[in-house]
Amino acid sequence: MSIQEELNTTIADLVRPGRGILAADESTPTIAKRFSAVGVESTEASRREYRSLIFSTPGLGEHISGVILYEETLQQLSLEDVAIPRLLCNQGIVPGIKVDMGKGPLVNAPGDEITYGLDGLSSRLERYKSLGARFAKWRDVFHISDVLPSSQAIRSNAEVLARYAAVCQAMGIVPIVEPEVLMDGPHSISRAADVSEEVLLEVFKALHRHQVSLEQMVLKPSMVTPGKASRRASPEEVAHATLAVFRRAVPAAVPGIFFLSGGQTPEEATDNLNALNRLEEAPWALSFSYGRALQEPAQKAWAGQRSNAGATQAALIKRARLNGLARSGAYAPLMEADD
Ligand code: 5MM
Repeated sequence: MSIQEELNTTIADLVRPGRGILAADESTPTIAKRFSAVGVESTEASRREYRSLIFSTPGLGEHISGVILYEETLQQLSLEDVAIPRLLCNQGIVPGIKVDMGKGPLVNAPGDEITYGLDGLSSRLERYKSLGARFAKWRDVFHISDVLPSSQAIRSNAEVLARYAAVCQAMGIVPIVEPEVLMDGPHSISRAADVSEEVLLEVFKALHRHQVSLEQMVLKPSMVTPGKASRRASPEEVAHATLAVFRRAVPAAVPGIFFLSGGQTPEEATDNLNALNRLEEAPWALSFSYGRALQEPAQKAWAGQRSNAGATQAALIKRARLNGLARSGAYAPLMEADD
């Protein structure tokens, strides 16, 4: 298959109707935090057990089109000794890989951060591809305050994101472009809208500068919501604010916008996605690429006990199925009780 065919096939597989992406690419420190919240010690064995369990959930491929893995998991065997990427393919799911190397302070921009990972990226991608990865993910993070993010942070992060995306496409790997505008803080929804618009405009300017093919990438942004320490907004309000910004800043050539959940509760994240898909038709597929909003209930059900395997998989498939419905506006909060 040519590079172009590889990219087009992966895009078509990822944006299949009724499905979204499961973000299971928590780095070692992040998964330790998630496990500790349910009283489990994070070790290579416990991570393998949990991830092997959720990826083996029967029927997962009916609602999940792709899974983002962390490097350790891409190389791990399931509890049945099947390579994890193979296990996902057997479920009809495309394996992907997180390739950024985390973030740190942006020098001379107090409070802002920059994402690392461009050095050696192409040789890492080559190895990940040989292990089965067909798409990649890179996450930039933007903090909101009265003065943040600075234009320095917006430009620098957009630049690295675009360079990463160009390298991925050159190797036949679909890039997920993730500019996360954080929900932390007391800011209003209109402040979040202004920052999101500025960030997205700069990201697409950088993607254009680096000749990234918009038809062969996926955008993974935050929804436009008020800060966590502010009042709650209704799903309709979130949907209107989000679409207003995205219509101005995201070209119609992008095939899919797969939102992150960013600390929304699992139910909120589903309800907001549903509202987005109920508004007038958008030029892109509007789907989910949730980490916490898909996994939190499964992690609680698991609590580190193999005897909870059934309950863990039931909790995951429930969220995957309901988000799959929200992908076409067919979800209703009453469905939460049906299960
Ligand atoms: C699953 O977490 C991903 C990796 O995070 P760290 O590098 O901090 O360990 C993260 O990029 C995730 O894919 C996105 O933030 C979306 O996850 P949520 O939980 O916000 O949907």
